[in-house]
Amino acid sequence: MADYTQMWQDLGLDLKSHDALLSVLGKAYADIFLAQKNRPEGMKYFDFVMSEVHGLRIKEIVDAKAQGRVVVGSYCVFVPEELVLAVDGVAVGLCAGAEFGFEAAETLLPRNTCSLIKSMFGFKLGRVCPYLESCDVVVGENTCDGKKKAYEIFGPLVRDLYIMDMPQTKSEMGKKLLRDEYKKFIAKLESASGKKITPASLKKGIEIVNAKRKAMIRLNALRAADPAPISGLDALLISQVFFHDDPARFTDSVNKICDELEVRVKNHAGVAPKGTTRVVISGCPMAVPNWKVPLLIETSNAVIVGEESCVGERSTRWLTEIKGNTVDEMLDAIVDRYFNVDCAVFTPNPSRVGHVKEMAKKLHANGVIHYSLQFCQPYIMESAPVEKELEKSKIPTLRLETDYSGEDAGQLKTRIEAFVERIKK
Ligand code: BJ8
Repeated sequence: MADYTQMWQDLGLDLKSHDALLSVLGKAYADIFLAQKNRPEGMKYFDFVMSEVHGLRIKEIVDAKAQGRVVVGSYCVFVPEELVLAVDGVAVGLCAGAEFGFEAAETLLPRNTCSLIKSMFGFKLGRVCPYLESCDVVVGENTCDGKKKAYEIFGPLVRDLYIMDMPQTKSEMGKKLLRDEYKKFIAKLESASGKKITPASLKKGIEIVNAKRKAMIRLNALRAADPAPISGLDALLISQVFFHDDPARFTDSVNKICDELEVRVKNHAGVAPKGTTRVVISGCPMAVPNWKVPLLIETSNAVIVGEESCVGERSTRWLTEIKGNTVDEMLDAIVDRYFNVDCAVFTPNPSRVGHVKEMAKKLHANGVIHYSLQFCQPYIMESAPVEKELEKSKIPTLRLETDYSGEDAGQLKTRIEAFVERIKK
């Protein structure tokens, strides 16, 4: 990596802490990803992206800012990237997946807060995230109670925190609320960027994001093959990169890897022997560098073939229909698309379990591992009914609750191994 010290300094990063974080990450990446066998050649692009995740990509974002483009960060897949692109902005996902700065975070938050929220504070208080420090606007969405209340404390810490309200039910009223909020968000984007959204710019934004999603749909479908052509770890990494890479380049790279995987499938080649136990992961999103549970699964004689998660199919499986001639008409299509997202903050939320079942079937999974972050009430609450419903459909299910620490790794591994054994029997 080139020397980006000046850029990081200009962004206000704490260079010492940032260096420490990068060196831990670099080592973890080499141990977890580069050590895998039979990786597709196409993963080289994603290895490169990760090696430059705080370097080249940040430079591109800084350069985009210098050209007058607005940078918009978000913590949730309910923030439409299409709208950000329609003002020629740069959208970046900010969710953090590392146990960093938790002590400082706990001076502002209750200890029994989920790791994702603590990490968001830890990265800010520790000044180690160049994505967050590059943002002109950060969107805080009122989804779960944890995030909703945390944004009240987060607001004064960031340049411009824009709060987006969110519905909690899939009702007509809920849909209207979402539409009104997206409408207000358009006004915010227009004032922050100084650019007006036009039907042409919105159509272009929709096309770019749809292409990205289509590439992910293609990738996820290829994972139905046995032997699995790509590991769950690598597929998860691609889903994580989805949130911060240049969209067109990302799409191109995913399609290239899909071309390669199609050949693998044709030749019955894969990352694990045919007949290896196949699992789907379902639950909370796994942000970079949260790789703990997938690593434990894939080192326990199993392969992950799908993720029912916002860093996974929950954020990519629906496209936005391109219809209408006005911004308002196109916004209707955007609302229709996002209103499908079956996050556990909705009540009731029956389509989610339906989708897990559908994924298990189409991906020929032998079981489902339900993953919840500790203190995440929406997903923990849903985990028991999801397990019950899946077991009723003869899909073996294991419920895990964990955090970002490595402390429970041994215990989790024992449970995962026992689950894999149970499936085999
Ligand atoms: S659409 S899943 S990205 S809200 S883990 S902070 S839910 S207490 S992340 Fe999410 Fe949007 Fe839903 Fe997806 Fe709260 Fe749970 Fe923490 Fe969570």
